Amino acid sequence: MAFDIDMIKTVYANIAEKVEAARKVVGKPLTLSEKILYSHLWDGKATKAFARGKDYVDFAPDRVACQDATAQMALLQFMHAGKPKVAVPTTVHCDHLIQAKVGAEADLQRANQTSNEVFDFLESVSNKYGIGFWKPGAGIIHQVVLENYAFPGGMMIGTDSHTVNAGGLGMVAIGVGGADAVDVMAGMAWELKFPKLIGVKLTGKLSGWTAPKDVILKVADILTVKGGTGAIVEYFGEGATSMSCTGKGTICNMGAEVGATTSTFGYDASMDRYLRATDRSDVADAALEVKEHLTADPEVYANPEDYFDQLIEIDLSTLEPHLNGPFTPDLATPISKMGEAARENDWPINVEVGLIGSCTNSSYEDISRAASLAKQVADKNLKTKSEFTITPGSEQVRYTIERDGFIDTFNNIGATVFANACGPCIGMWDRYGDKAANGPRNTIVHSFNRNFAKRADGNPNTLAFVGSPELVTAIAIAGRLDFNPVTDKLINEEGEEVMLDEPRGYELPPEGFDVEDAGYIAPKADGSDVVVKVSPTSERLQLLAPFEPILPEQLQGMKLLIKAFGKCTTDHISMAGPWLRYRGHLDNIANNTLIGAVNAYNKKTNFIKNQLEGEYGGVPDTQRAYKAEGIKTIVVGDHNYGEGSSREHAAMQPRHLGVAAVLVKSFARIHETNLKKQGMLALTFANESDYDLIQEDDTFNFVDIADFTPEKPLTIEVVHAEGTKDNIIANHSYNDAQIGWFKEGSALNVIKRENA
Ligand code: MIC
Ligand code: SF4
Repeated sequence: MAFDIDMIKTVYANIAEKVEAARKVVGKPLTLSEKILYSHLWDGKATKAFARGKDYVDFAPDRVACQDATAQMALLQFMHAGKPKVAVPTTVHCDHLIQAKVGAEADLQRANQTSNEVFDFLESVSNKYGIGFWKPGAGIIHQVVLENYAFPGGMMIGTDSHTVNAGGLGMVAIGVGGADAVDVMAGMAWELKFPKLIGVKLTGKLSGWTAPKDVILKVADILTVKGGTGAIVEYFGEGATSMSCTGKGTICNMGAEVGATTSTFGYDASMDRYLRATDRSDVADAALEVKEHLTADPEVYANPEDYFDQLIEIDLSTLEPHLNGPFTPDLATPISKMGEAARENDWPINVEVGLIGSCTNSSYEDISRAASLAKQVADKNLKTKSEFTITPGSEQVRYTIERDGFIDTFNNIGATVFANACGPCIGMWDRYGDKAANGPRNTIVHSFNRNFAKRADGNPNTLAFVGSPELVTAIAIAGRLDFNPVTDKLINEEGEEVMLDEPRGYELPPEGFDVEDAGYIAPKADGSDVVVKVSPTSERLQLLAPFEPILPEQLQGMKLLIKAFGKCTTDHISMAGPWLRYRGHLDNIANNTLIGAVNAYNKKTNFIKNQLEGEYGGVPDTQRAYKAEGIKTIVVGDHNYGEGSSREHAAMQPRHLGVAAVLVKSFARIHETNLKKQGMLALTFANESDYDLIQEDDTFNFVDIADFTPEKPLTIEVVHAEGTKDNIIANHSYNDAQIGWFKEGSALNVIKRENA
C-alpha cells in the first residue's frame, strides 16, 4: 500500500471540478502542467487565469521532501516557525553525507560514525514534528520519492534541485530552498511565479544504443543551461508514451540542468506499470479513474503550437547517443563526433573511470541494460579498460539487482559498488585523499547529471562527461572517450575484433522488486515530548539566530566584495564535497563563501581586494573584515548566477557575513528566491553592459531604496576610486510580500511574527 493514500484520494476526488473551473477561466483546453497548477491553488478553485511568467501565485503542494544536506538548515528554520507538527506529509532522506571510498558497507559504517551527530539530529527533529525518516543507506531522495511517494497529478516541493525527478510519474515536483519548504511545512501558502510552458514533442521510438538520457542531453543542447528558466517543460507524443516511467524520471531529473522550474509527462500505461510494480496498485487504481485529468486535453497535443510558449520536436528514431561536457551539462556531442571534438579540444581520450547510478539513472532498466554489456566482457573475452563504479539509487533497487545477479556481473568486471547515496555525484568521492586540488588532468564518464569543475572528485583537472548508463559502461569497457559502440570494434584478449551487442534489459524486474529493510523510520504520532539536542560546542550544528533587517542607511557607502567572472554556480558560491559537513553550522560553512568564484579583475579564485587595507586576500576573510567594520557589501555577477543546486547556504552565508545585495545579469530561479527569503536584495542589471562599469575599488549607494516598490527599478550610484560616478539602474522582481521579507530581515522573521 502507498504512503498517504488518503491524501492522494482527496486530490483525485476534487480534481475534476478544479480542472473544469480552470478550463473555464483560461478559456481553452489545458496542458497537463496547467491542470496540476490550477488544481493546487491555495485559494481553492480557479477564479481567474494567471499570466505565465508574470503573476505570482499561491499554491498548496501535497508534500515536501528534504535531503540531509539541506534538511539541516530547513529544519533549523522550521524549529522557529512555532508549529508542533508539519502540515503536509514530509520526509527526510539521508544520502548526501555518505562518502564513497572503498565500497558500500565500509563507507556507510564510516558515515554513520562521522556524521552520527547530524543523522541523530535529523532523526529526532523528524520524530518530533511528524516527518518520515529514511536512514543512511536507504537511498537517494529522488529515487526513494519516485518509488514511494510520487503520484500522477500531484504537486510537491523538495529542498533539492533534482526534486523534479518525480515528473517521471506525472507530478509537478519543484526544487526549492529550505525557507520555501518551511512555508509549506508550517501550513502556509507556497508562492511561485506562474511558469511559462515549453512543449517537447517526442516522435519515433528509442532503440539500440539510444536511451532516455540522450533525450535530455539533446534538450540541454537546444535549451542550454538557462533556456528553461521560469518554465515547465511538458513532454508528449508517441516517443513519450513508448518510454518507461523511470526513463521519464531521468529526463525530468536533468531538466534542472536547463534551469527549468520542473518537467513532466502525461499519465500513461508506463506509469500504471511502475506504480503496480512498486506496490502501489491503490494509487494506480485511483489514478485510472481520473486519468483524463492527469494528462493534457487532446487538443493540446494535437496542436501544441497553440498552447505552449515554445515548442521543441525531437525524433527518437534518429537520435544518437550523446556525451555532454566537460564542465557544463549543455555542451552536447553526439558519440559519432566525439573523436573529432576530443582531438580539437585536447580532451584526454583515455577514460580513467566510468561511474553509473545516482538519483538520475539507477532504475532497474538502467542497471539491467548496463549489466547486459558488462556480461559481454566475459562472453567475448574482453578486458575492461577503465575503473568502474555503481551507486544504486535505493536499497530496493540494490537488493533486487543483487538478487537478480547483476551485482555479480559488475563485480566480474572489477566494479566497486558504492553505498545507495550521492557519493561521487556530489564530491563525496575520496579519489585523491588530500591531493585533489592539484590532481592530474584526466577524463571520467558518468551517468549523473552535473559535471561542473571539481564536482565529482574535487579535482579541477578532471573532465567529466555525462552519458547514459549504457554508453558509460561501453566506454568504460573500451577505456576510450571516442569509442562509438554503434560502429567501432574492440580487440579482445585473443587479438580478435569484436563488437558489443546492443544493450538489452528489463523495464521492470520480471520477478518483482524486493527488499529486506528499505530503511524507513516512521515518526511518533505525538512527538511533543521529543527533545531535539544541539550541542552549543558542536562544529556541525548551530541553532540559528534571526537575521536583522538591512536598513536603508546601511545601503550607503557599500563596498564591492567580488565581481564574479563567468559561470558562478551554487558550487562556486558554497562548495559541496568536504564542506557538506558544515551544512548545519552557518558560521563554519560561511568560511567557504564564494571561494570558487573567479575574480573578474585577476581571474583568480578566492583572491580579492580588501578595499580597507588595499591588500588581497580570500573572500570569506575579506568579507569578515568588512563585517567587523559594519560595512555592507555587494556581489556582482554574470548570467544565470546561482545555477545548479537549491542549497540556500549560497544565500544564507553571504547574508550571515554581511553581504546585502547581489547584482547580476540574470539569476537561476531557486537562488533568486533564496536571496529574497533571507532578506537580501537580488537585482539584475537593466542594462547588461553596466557590468563592465563596475571597478575593483567601487563604493555603492542605493539612492532610492527608501522607495522600494514592486515593478519599480532601483538606482544605484556607483562611485569610482578617482571620484567619478555612474548611475546604474537595477531591475528586481520583488512583490509586496517579498519586500516585506526584506524589510523584516527574512521571510522567517515574518512567519515567526505571524505565529507569535
Ligand atoms: C546537487 O545535486 O547539487 C545537490 C547536492 O543535490 C543539491 C542540493 C545541495 O546542495 O544540498 C541540489 O541539487 O539542490
Ligand atoms: Fe545526490 Fe547527485 Fe542526485 Fe544531487 S544530483 S541528489 S547530489 S545523486
